[in-house]
Amino acid sequence: MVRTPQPGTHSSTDHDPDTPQYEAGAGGWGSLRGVARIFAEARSSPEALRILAGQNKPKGMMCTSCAWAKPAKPHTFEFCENGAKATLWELDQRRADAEFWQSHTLSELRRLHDHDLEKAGRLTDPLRYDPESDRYLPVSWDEAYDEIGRELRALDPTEAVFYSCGHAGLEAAFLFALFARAMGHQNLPQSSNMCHETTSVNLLKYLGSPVGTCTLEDFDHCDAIFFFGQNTGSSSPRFLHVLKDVVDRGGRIVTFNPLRERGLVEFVDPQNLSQMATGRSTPISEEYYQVRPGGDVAVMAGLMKCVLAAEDAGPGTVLDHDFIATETTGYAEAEAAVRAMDWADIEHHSGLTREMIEQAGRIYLSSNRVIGIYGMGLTQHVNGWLNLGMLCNLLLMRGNVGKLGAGVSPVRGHSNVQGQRTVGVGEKSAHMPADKLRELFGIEPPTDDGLNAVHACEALLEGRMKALVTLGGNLVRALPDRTRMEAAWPRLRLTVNIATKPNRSHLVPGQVAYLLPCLGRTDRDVQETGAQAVSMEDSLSNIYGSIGPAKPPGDNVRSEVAIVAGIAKATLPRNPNLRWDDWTADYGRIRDLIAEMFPDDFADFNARMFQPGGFYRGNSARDRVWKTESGRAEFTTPTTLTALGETPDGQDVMTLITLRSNDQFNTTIYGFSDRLRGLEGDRDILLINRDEMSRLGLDEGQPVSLVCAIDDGHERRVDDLKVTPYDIPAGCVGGYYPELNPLVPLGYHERNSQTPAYRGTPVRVVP
Ligand SMILES: Nc1nc2c(c(=O)[nH]1)N[C@H]1C(S)=C(S)[C@@H](COP(=O)(O)OP(=O)(O)OC[C@H]3O[C@@H](n4cnc5c(=O)[nH]c(N)nc54)[C@H](O)[C@@H]3O)O[C@H]1N2
Ligand SMILES: Nc1nc2c(c(=O)[nH]1)N[C@H]1C(S)=C(S)[C@@H](COP(=O)(O)OP(=O)(O)OC[C@H]3O[C@@H](n4cnc5c(=O)[nH]c(N)nc54)[C@H](O)[C@@H]3O)O[C@H]1N2
Ligand SMILES: [Mo]
Repeated sequence: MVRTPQPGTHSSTDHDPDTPQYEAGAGGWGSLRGVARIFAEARSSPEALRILAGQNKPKGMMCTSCAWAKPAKPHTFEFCENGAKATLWELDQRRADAEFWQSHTLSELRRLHDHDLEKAGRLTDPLRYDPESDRYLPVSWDEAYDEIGRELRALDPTEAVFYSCGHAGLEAAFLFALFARAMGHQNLPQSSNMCHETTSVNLLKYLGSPVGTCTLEDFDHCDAIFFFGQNTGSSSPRFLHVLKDVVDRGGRIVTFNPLRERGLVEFVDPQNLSQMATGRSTPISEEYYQVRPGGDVAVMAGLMKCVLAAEDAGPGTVLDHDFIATETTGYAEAEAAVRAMDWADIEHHSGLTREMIEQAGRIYLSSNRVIGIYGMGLTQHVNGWLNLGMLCNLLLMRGNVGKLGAGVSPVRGHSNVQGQRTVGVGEKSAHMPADKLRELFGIEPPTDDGLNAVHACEALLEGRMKALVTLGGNLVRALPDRTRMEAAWPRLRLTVNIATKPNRSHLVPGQVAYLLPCLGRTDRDVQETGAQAVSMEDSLSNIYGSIGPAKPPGDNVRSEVAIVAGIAKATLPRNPNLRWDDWTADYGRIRDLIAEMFPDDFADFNARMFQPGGFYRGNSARDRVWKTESGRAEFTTPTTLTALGETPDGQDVMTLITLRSNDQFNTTIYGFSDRLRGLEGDRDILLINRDEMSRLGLDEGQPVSLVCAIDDGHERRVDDLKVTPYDIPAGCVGGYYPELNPLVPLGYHERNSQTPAYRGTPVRVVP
């Protein structure tokens, strides 16, 4: 049964004056104060400021925060509030050293808030869990490698899982992916499995490209940008400069988002002295529509209807007929399905009026070059495939893919999440060519698909997964269905976490458990042949070198490359082609291998990696070469008008959207100020609009519980959330990730990619 949206739809484009909001534009002085707070808290040294000044500039250190592009001609300060926070957080002068671990049992540490746990500072020594004293105790690197190698060898290779979150550079990621395949598995889940896997799987199907088609140049030429569910002000603030330039030269921005996110409303450029002095801001979105969660399919169906109506009124003037005929397939079916859709249903699912969608449609029709931007608001839904399919449909109808100033542009998460996939981190054989594995290393690669994040969780619950090695990340917090997953975690025979700072996942050890301290990207990395650089790929497919300038947090901390190589060497039988020590000594040799393995993307890698603005690895769809099954760009025929999955009916069932605050980077909580939303001091809150509060009989500040409304025999519940009135559509509630992750069932995920539906979970509010 499909849930019926609640009455009293709130869809105004003006802010509800009776709920919290931030009065100033995004950026501005508020962002500088945000940085100053972290500067003090992390006990930053004056050196930190020097490092920030070089951040994201050629031959500098590339930001560890988001994956937005680093322009060839950088601003004076090419970093944002959140990039600065990420750098300062990593340059933390506090230490979670052997003494810290000696003085706390894990049971004690589990009582700490995530924020306080990370405040312990940088990890400094390899640690092994001692169940008797319930403490992590120091060990030597050699002992650690030996035992980890022994444990991994004792398993069937397919019982091991190697997770990477998108922090590590291309060099370490490539070795990690190679290690897995040399061992005999490709269980290589990555953070993108919880994030843009919807993109990797579905854009590949529609356009033959698993990544976006735009470059920075497109933003100089677009007439309009349509924004769906991406929160630029918090998630990729440097992108605001690009948006401001688009608006300044007359480009039009239209946004669909259930929340009025400040950065998409207005922006004060902190690099612009006159804006800073006068507080004058640049309005960003010309139209801002507070769509219902999951309502984007309906919005895009409405927009397509507008295009079709205009074409009917002036045949041959609106659709790009040549493009549709020669470059695409499936148009007729998609058109027929959209024509058959009813405006009343579109209004019902989107929560917007026909007039609103027609207004947006006029902007679409009057623009020759349009970019579609999206983020988690489209990907983290059961019908994420349809969200992306409809966005591609809308763009393809008017030839808005593969032409200057147009295209589809997912904004990626971690700084190197896209690049890690490019160099082989992924569960499929296609991620690392088998012939090359044979030719370069004499490895007979596994042929069966490995496990992605959700499949690995299922394997853990069923006892098929025995060892987990993580290259960054905090899975116990980031995954869906936390209560079930956390309970299953101790069943693991082996856990190895390679990390910069302690987090909650480290406190849930397997029977044999190691916590290994690694250098971050800000740290100087010196190996046998001298100082090393690492590299990464941004959202727009540019590849950059990055050099860490800071003094490492301790003498016993090793690089990610060194640690992966150390474990691999201790695990695998000797193979003269696997030169782990040589690769650790000189990362340039790893880049040469990457170039041999993936020559189309990485030819002359070492020579090009410090090119200002990075080197572009190209995109076939941008050149209208469609590497799809049909050899053409594919239209998608809509089968429903909502991105939400099938869920229980009932007036009390609400759609939960989990949100990031402006004061966190994923599971790392910098503080309790969600400044850009006007929400301060508390993360255990439930956002709901005032009409819905009265409908459900809730009072402001009242503590409530949320329970998941999907009944599959598991109770999912989070207690003690403070009711907080907020300008958010009817029928939905909001709250923070990762606090609310226990509510999302593992099985409630995007249909084709298993990306968890963190934006559409049906819940009930229990007073
Ligand atoms: N400061 C900071 N930066 C980050 C991160 C961070 O945690 N903090 N995380 C990084 C990572 S890993 C990622 S993946 C990216 C994530 O960055 P984004 O893709 O921007 O993701 P979110 O901020 O989680 O959510 C985006 C927006 O989706 C809206 N939304 C929710 N449901 C819907 C819906 O159904 N439809 C529409 N149209 N909108 C909806 C929300 O209101 C929110 O504004 O950011 C990266 N950058
Ligand atoms: N409910 C809900 N859940 C979500 C989301 C959501 O929107 N809603 N978003 C999902 C998304 S988009 C993502 S990407 C995942 C993220 O999930 P994870 O990949 O688990 O992410 P992080 O929180 O970024 O991982 C933080 C940890 O990484 C380690 N770390 C930091 N820097 C480095 C480094 O340079 N090297 C190494 N080795 N370790 C490092 C630190 O120990 C830190 O504690 O969460 C997902 N979960
Ligand atoms: Mo992400």
